[in-house]
Amino acid sequence: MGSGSSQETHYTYVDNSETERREAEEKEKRRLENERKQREHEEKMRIKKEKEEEERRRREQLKEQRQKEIEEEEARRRAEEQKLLQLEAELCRRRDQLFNYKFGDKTRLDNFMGLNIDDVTQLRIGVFGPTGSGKSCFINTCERAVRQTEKGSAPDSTTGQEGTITLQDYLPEMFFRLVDTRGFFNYNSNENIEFQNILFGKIQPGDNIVRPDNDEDNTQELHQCPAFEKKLHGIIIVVMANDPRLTEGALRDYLKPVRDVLRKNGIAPITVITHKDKLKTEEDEKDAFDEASAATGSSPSHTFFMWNYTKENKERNPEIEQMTFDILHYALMTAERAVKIMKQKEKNKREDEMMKALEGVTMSGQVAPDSVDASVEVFLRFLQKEYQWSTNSIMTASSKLAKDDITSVKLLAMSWSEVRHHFPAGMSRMIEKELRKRGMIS
Ligand SMILES: Nc1nc2c(ncn2[C@@H]2O[C@H](COP(=O)(O)OP(=O)(O)O)[C@@H](O)[C@H]2O)c(=O)[nH]1
Ligand SMILES: [Mg+2]
Repeated sequence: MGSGSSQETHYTYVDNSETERREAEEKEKRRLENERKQREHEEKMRIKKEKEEEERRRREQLKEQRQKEIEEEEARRRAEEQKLLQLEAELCRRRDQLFNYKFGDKTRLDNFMGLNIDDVTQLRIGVFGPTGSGKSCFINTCERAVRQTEKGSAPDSTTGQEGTITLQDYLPEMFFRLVDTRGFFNYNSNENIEFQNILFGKIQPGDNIVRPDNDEDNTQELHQCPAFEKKLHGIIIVVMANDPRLTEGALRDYLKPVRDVLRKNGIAPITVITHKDKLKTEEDEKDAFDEASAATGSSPSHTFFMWNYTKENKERNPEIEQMTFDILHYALMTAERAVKIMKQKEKNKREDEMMKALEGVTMSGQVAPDSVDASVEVFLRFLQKEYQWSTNSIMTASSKLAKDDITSVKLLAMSWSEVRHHFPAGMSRMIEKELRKRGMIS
């Protein structure tokens, strides 16, 4: 160890432990702080990322939804287009049906068995209603729908003078005609007789109509025996949806005589309620419908709302045309039924007259049913008892003979060789025998 040994190693003991501890503490604090910050940061990042993800998902959803909406809209549009095409096709078909309409299409001709419908050469459908209810516009709407034109030919807004009405037939190219009337249902006169005269064809288009209060000339000239085709066979009554007389029930009272006349004559009227566009609520619509149907006596299935083409409503509208065709369909159907009833009545009347003519001879020594002056029909009916011919074959033969002006037994005998073919062979032989027996032919 030597001198060195004298050198003593001195340790200066510095107590650092406090500082180190503090430093360590600081360090730990910072580390924790850093860790916290890191966590915080990571958390923020996570949240941000989540948000972004959510946003992305939301955008995706929105996009999907928008796409779906576009597709749905497209499908809706396509369906609507399809519906419109179908409607247009239906309208073409129904328009065609109207152009080709022949009597009996609506109720089947075998319904008219045994009735003479040779003179049913047209159906006239009268359009009646208060002034301003929209009759002329309705006829124009029908014309436009049938002819596919931009404008109808009936002058709207009444121009008829007081005391004079004019009748006019429209759609002359069709089997049926619509007949426009003026000055009816004005709540100021008893028009029932006039109404019936028009109904029975005693007043016809072109006639000047004299009203009782017209003091210049009080005699109405009437057609005494109008041809069947000159009568009205159907009736359309036009009322305005917003007519206060409708809601107050005044129209119901006013039209009672009209309802009675129509019922008596077997005509079921069609009701057209115009100005549908003027009604606001469904309740208003229901009230107008019920009142109109009660006023005119039309059944609900024969009562229709209508939105006419007018100066303000010019644009072609397939739905308006559909309503028009519905109305015309029912009008033709009721007209056919009315004709059947009229023809049945005609037949019954003829039968009655025939019976009287056949009985007349025994009663009061009138013209004998088998004399030269008897009518062909009476002669045939007289022989019918013996030969059991059907009434139908007698009617058919008589109407063929009437076309050749062979109306009496004398004329029948005179032209026998030319007209015998109008009868079935067996019948012809029997008639010949009877004519010969009476010395009318050789
Ligand atoms: N808003 C609307 N107005 C109509 C309708 N039908 C007719 N009109 C109008 O009612 C008025 C009378 O119509 P018009 O046909 O001359 O009636 P008419 O006297 O019965 O022949 C006219 O000004 C038409 O424009 C409809 O359905 N709706
Ligand atoms: Mg008019």
